[in-house]
Amino acid sequence: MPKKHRDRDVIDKILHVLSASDRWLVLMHEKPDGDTAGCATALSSLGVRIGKDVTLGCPEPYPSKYLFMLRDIPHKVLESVPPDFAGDGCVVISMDTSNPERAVKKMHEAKERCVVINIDHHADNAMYGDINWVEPSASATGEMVTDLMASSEWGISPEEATALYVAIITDNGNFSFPSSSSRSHECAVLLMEAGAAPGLINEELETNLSVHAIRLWGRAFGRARVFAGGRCAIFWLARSDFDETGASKHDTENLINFLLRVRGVKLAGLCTETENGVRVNLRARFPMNAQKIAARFGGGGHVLASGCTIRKPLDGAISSLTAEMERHVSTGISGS
Ligand SMILES: [Mn+2]
Repeated sequence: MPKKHRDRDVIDKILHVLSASDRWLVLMHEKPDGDTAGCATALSSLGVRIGKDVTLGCPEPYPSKYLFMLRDIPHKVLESVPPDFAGDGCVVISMDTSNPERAVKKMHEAKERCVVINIDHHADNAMYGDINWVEPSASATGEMVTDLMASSEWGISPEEATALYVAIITDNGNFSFPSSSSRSHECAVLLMEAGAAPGLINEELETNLSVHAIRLWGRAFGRARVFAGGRCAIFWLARSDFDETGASKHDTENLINFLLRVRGVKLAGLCTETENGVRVNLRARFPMNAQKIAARFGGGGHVLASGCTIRKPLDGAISSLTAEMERHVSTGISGS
């Protein structure tokens, strides 16, 4: 059984501060994903609903893919915590953000002026808040915010339930990643009872491809090559593929994940020709380490998902990458 990971004391403390504060600044992290956006949107919506002065802040524009959750909630692109955000009654809530470098700037200065609440599930969280609630066993920060809001006197509206459901499923791969637990499903039950509709949410998230993207993907799929005894696979896209299909550079999002679905493939790479060299997306299955390959070309990321840029013509970049991938699967099983 997964651990029942909820700290009631800290939840009560957070609810007390939220209740006592009139101005809420709810923050998302850089390169916002569904988890940070869903949590920040749900909490902001709650604040608006109970009459607080709420700002939803993000270091970048709110991601267009998730705009359906946002509705009329006031949101701003924020470089840093505004200097006038100070004094009693002001609270900053940072969502799904492991360290202040990933948030808007001046978080440390903000801490001297008001209460900073840090709600997150990353094990390496830097504990930068006045109140730190970090639960690494949660598959998404969305699970924690579901518990927080469900424990409050204010409850969860159908729109907030939708945003939290998005937070959870985008971070745990529709309950498919090892991080998914019985708790994740319990949260889903609670959110569905509060009005989240998985069918409609799936339609918003999954049925939004352009025909240009599909044509682009078709070109990449047609070039898929498996090597190193079936353990590695690559495909590639040239600049002309984008011009000829009418696709944009954003249309490669998630494309690489398909290559990792080929039976036996443990390490997958997508090479995309750009004006500044060849962009490489890498995906790995344990015990392969995509990060180590990316690092060989000056890139980085996570162990199972990384990226880099190879400053060579497309042909040369593909050869260098395949050689490095081959070397990794023959020597890198122990993660070296
Ligand atoms: Mn997350």
